[in-house]
Amino acid sequence: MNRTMHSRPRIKVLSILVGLILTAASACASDAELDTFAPQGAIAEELHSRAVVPVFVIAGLVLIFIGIVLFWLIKKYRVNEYEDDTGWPAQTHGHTPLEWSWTAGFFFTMLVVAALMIWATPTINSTKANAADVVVDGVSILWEPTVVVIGNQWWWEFRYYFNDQVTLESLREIGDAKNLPPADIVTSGQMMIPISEEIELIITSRDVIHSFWIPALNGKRDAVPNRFSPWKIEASERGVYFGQCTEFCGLSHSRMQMQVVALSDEEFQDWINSTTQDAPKLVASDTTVFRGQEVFAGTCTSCHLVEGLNDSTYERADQASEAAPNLTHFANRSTFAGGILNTYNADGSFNRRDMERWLRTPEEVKANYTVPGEQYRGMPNLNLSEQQIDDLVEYLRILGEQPADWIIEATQVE
Ligand code: HEC
Ligand SMILES: [Cu+2]
Repeated sequence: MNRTMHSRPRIKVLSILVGLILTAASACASDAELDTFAPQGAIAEELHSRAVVPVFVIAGLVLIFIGIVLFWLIKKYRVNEYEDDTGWPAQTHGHTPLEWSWTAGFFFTMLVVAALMIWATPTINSTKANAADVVVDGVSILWEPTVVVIGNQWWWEFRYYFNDQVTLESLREIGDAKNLPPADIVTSGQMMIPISEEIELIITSRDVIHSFWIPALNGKRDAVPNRFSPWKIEASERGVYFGQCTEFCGLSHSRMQMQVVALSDEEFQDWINSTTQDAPKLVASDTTVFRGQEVFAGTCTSCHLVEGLNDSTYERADQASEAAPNLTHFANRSTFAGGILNTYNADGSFNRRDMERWLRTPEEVKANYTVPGEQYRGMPNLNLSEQQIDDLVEYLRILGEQPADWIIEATQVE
């Protein structure tokens, strides 16, 4: 009898402990896509060895020190016999040396942090002068690898300027991500980069504050409207690096994902060749694809741009970001809708099911905010008929070349 009464609280404590351990362990998946402790490429490795590891070592030492002092104090000043209690402990209010010491201690800590910050900032923000040979429209160009990164609710846009290279200064002059100069390539969700080059990123936003984070390639940088912030990434291996917006940006923040796909020089050049072409403009016929183009031109071009079909401005003023993904090479990226859906199944076939779902009920696939008469956030439900959906899917499929099998496989999302 006595025993069971004792063991109940013990079971409680035990189950809480097991629960805590399991929760903590669930954060340790060995194949986690967003692993902060698995740096790849020069920049992330430097960050890891110069900041992440030292911080954990120092924090660990502080933990041990505080723990020891705490246990020593508990042992030394423990009151066992309340009857012996002779009153209040010695009071230290107004004890000038003590008050000075903790004020000065705090200031000293802050000074050290500030000094480290001032010392590290130039390194964090610096970019290397490098150049990659690319051919654009038959012309050889020495390109300083730069990608303009723009956060939108809830997807990322990536812009490449080969001919008129943009710089941090030239964009700051413009001052506003809604008026960027036309780019050679505009894509979304997936950023293609050549391997072993430092890629300079210029990060901004068209609506609210987002944060760009590819944990394997570097730390985070905020995307702030009307500001252009420098950042950089570098991948030494061909492959796919997953990322996630890390600044809460509204309803579908958790579904604002992105990927960096690092390609060999030849693959990167192939990608440039295929994505600098305009989309084909189909002539009148009774094919599904042509009907799809007709629906698209009538219903979708108020927000989406397909170069070769409609002109180069987003006209939809009731879109909060005043922009929507450029679909000229839609089929050339293997994920869509902010990196949460696969354009192709793992076996390489077109993911018709999710594409149809997205067009039929986008708000169910990804919560959005499309109150009539107010500024939209997200892709609205356009009440399309099944026939229109079929035709549109056929049309979207011909916008751009299907990516290589390894990319489709490596970029699969759940
Ligand atoms: C009111 C503006 C608006 C209209 C009209 C609109 N869309 Fe969208 N669309 C968006 C926005 C915004 C997104 C990005 C949504 C997200 O990822 O959260 C989007 C995303 C998409 C995507 C995914 C693109 C990618 O790369 O992630 C496709 C495909 C798409 N829309 C197709 C269409 C089609 C087809 C039509 C016409 C039937 C259409 N849209 C009409 C605003 C619009
Ligand atoms: Cu965001």
